[in-house]
Amino acid sequence: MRRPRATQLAHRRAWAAALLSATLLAACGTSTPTAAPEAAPSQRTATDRVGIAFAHIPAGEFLMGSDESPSALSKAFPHADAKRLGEFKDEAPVHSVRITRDFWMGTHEVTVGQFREFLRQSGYVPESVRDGTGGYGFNPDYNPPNTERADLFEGRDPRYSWENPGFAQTDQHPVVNVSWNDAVAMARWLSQQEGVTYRLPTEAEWEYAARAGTRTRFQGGDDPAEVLRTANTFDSETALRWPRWREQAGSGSDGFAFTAPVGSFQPNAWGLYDMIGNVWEWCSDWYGDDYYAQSPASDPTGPDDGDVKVRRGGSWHSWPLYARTAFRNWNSTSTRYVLVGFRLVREAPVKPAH
Ligand SMILES: [Ca+2]
Ligand SMILES: [Ca+2]
Repeated sequence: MRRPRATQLAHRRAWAAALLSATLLAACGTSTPTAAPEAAPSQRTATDRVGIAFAHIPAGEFLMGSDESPSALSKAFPHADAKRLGEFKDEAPVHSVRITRDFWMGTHEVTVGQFREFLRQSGYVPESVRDGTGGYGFNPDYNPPNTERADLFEGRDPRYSWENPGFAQTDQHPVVNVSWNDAVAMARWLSQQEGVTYRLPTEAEWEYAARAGTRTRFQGGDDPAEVLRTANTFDSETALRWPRWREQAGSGSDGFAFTAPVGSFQPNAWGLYDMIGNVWEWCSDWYGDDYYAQSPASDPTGPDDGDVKVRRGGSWHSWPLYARTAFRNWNSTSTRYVLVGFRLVREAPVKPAH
């Protein structure tokens, strides 16, 4: 893949930063799960007015999507039923996408503390509060495992919101129960305050940044067992609450039954944490199941309209099958849920950290 000279240089810097990061990890004798080091120095950035750090993502080209056959997936995910394995046609065809402009991606999912600060400074009222219907929450007594639904997520209910998803969240955890509209409102407010465009990533930008030069199923390779090491997903501890799905879980513990404080796992090669797992991340695009067959080769932004918006990356409640980097999912713009959050893109450089 050819890249303009400047972006080749930027890529070399990014990879050098990744190597440094890996070296630091090795030197620390890090085992999983532990706190990961901060982003390597060349990628550390100053923060905006609510405290979000951004990593420089250089322009470039990548192969987007997956064309793995159901039979190939069934070998890797022997407990998945055949119907599920046939549901990934929207990931194909694999196609080359060119991102023509550098951008700056939030190194972490937006946290509870950052969202709180946005609300405090802006006066914005989240959709779940404004419309009075609330959000969703974990309730172990709601359709417990011995019932047909075995659904422990209760809602909508006004007692659940971004502040209360039914499990413990500190200001360092990723905010959930935030709608696409809430995420866009925060981006617009930041843009107005700082005179720089903040927005959600496009689906293509999201996958480009999540892949960070890889073509593997997951951040660290193709083996589903790898997910426990690099992402907070549905593991053996989550399965204690949802025993029916134990077989679909990772085969061990990643240390977190619910959300994890952002940055609890290793970053990817471009200094981004939790792109996979922890919470789903809203993208700006409308979802189109056949979009990859017709999307433009440069800077695709999704179908012109649609019913639902894309979310990507899986969550703390996703089985490894759904923590594949290529997996696509969606919700309406007003959906608020215990598994869905977001991260922001900034369109301009940030000042060096001090
Ligand atoms: Ca977990
Ligand atoms: Ca995530």
